[in-house]
Amino acid sequence: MKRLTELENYFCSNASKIGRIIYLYDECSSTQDIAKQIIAKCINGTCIMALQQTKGRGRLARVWLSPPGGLWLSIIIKDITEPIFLNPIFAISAIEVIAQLYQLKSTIYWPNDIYIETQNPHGRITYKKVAGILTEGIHSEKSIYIAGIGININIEKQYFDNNNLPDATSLYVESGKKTDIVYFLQNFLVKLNFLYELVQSQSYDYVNNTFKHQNGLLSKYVKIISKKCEYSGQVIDVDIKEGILLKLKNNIVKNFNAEIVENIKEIEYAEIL
Ligand code: BT5
Repeated sequence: MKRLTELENYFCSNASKIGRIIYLYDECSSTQDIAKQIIAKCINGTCIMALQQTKGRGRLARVWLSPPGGLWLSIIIKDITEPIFLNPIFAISAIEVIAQLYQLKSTIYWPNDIYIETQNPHGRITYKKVAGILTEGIHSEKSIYIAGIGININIEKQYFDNNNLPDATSLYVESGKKTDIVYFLQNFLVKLNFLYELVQSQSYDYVNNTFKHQNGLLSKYVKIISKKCEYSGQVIDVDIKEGILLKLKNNIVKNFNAEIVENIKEIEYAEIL
């Protein structure tokens, strides 16, 4: 593992909290692990970025493939007053930068995925995963978190085919355009700082509304696996605090927060009957 550089005060003004210090590695196991190792010595908003990860991970210890060509980033957050907003502000920053740099529409798939709307060769609309978010708390400290995001930026389609990820895509595959990853990061940090300040000043409306209305699962039929049980129904609301509200086939409405959901998958209406 080699630390390539330390980009101090490179991206953000002194007024910005996030990204004043960025450690960039050419390769590491997981930026989440590096963040954990150095957290005590780091200021709030320190970023750890790697060009590739050998042991990138997702939720529930799932593997996150991280070859060169993606943004693999963890951010140390030390003073968040409402940690429940961390995942949403990362997701909203990502979809807004994707729209701005690529004019592509992406949506949040609750709780932590970003999907791109794409057409398959038969002209049918499908959704493919372009990014995922992983927020981990430091158990001994209430307001200290490591928030990670992986975004497939310049990765070729063949990589996903070779690694049996038919539902994954990259911004390059969808747009035909390659982007400098550091430039993407710079844009991402500007959005993130803006949303972070909103949340810290208790102005939640923009984040709440955007999270709800940019959510690809709203009114869709889904199957949820939670605590080893399966539930199928229609999503009638997605709320940062309440989680997902599902109308089950017996018309009972049940809510699930992110911690208790192992898997969520869109299904056809016929499958819930
Ligand atoms: C996530 O988990 O989507 C969160 C991913 C977070 C990755 C970042 S990268 C920087 C930081 N360092 C880390 O080690 N992690 C964070 P989850 O919802 O559990 O999704 C995992 C699933 O996504 C896997 O089981 C695969 O099916 C699929 N997958 C794996 N790699 C992928 C990729 N590169 N693109 C799209 N899908 C992928």
